[in-house]
Amino acid sequence: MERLLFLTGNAGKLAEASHFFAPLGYQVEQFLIDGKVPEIIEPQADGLRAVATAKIQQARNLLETEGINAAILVEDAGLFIDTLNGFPGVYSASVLQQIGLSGILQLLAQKDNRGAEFRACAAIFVNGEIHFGEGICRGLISLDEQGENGFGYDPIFCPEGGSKGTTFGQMNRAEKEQFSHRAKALESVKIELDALGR
Ligand code: ITT
Repeated sequence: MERLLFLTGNAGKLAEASHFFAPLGYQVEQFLIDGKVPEIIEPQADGLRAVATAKIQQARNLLETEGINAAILVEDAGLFIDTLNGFPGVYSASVLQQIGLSGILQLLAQKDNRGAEFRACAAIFVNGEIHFGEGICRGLISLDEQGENGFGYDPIFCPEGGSKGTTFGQMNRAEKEQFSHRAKALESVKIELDALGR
């Protein structure tokens, strides 16, 4: 099994990536320095790819300092709501903390258009090169919170292609993986790695 260090503080993302990569012969481990997730600066105003690149660069510097040689995975995602011009987008993590799922539902209370999408950008640093993969999952914001699985916005997001009105929060990990932006982004990185014979 090849080690893949995933730089993330989000346990839900770590669990999904581990589930995805295990059958491919990668052991995903959380990227920790002295037992802690290192402080990473995320350039918030830029797109997901810029955020992923900045994280990879900081992770590389940390590994170099520690004298560790391993593949690195980072992944950035967000929820982009059509009628809110893509809000919360790259601010998804802090907006969730500030206004919660109920705040998002309130913002949409008078809106007919409940279209939204999750976007993810994954980046893997291996053998001196960065490889990117992107994934989008279209769907609708539900009328209320449903289900307790997953994390973040899962209880209010119904993916296109799923049973009508079923949120990610009502799906198990394998069901979510059939639709998820994260699985698509990781899949596209994997295809690139396979093509390079890695
Ligand atoms: P990192 O340490 O990996 O950066 P994070 O929680 O900051 O973890 P992101 O910036 O990638 O993660 O994602 C921003 C937020 O978007 C995240 O905190 C969730 O609230 C939400 N999000 C991303 N992917 C999601 C998913 O699959 N389901 C539900 N919410 C998701």
